[in-house]
Amino acid sequence: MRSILLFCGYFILLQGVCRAQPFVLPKLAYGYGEYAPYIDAQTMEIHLTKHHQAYVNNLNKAVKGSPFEALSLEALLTSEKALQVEAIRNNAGGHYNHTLFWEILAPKAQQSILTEPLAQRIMATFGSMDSLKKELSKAAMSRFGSGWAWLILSPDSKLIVASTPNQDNPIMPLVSERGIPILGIDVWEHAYYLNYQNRRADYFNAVWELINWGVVSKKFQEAKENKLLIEKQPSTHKKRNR
Ligand code: MN3
Repeated sequence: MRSILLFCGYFILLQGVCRAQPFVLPKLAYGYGEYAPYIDAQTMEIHLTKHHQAYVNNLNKAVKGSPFEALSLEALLTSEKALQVEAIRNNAGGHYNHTLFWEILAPKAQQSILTEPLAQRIMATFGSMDSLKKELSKAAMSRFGSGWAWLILSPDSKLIVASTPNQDNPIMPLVSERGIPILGIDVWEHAYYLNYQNRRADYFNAVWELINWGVVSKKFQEAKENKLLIEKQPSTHKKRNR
């Protein structure tokens, strides 16, 4: 069975005959229960295996047989044409956003620390970690309905706190503040309702404790090298208000 799948992967894929679903659910680096008490095990499990899995499944369905089938996740998210398909916009965004979210979270004991040069940039831009937390919290709290709060590196290399609705994200050409996200906080109710009900501020303060700043520092370095935004400068494309 395994060899058949490998065969499909390497050969038949080229003919478009035996294409396995291209996007797959990532694995968490830690057990569901290890994020407690900040995020409970049941929330982690449902969030990954139900919500994120649904974005992956629906994305695979949306691209199948479409002109966008061969595109990578980043290529989909920066294609104005692909993003006109609502199912691609929502589910490619959902897959990208959640993948980043899982990467930057870690149980306290497993976290690595903030390193230069991100530490210096945060100080220069926000003054202190506490001020950054306040700005991110404001972005998370003022996002009406569902969405995300972000720390992004803009095309002109500025560190910016931003927010997007639904599953939009900052690499999409249709958002008002573009950049490469190095930290994202999910503020959909499904991220916190079981444990925090409607208390988004309590959830924000809890999830802040899970941020693995060593990983965010690494993402900052990678973002500087990312050519995505330079290659895909916003065009005259009419922004959709959502
Ligand atoms: Mn979510």
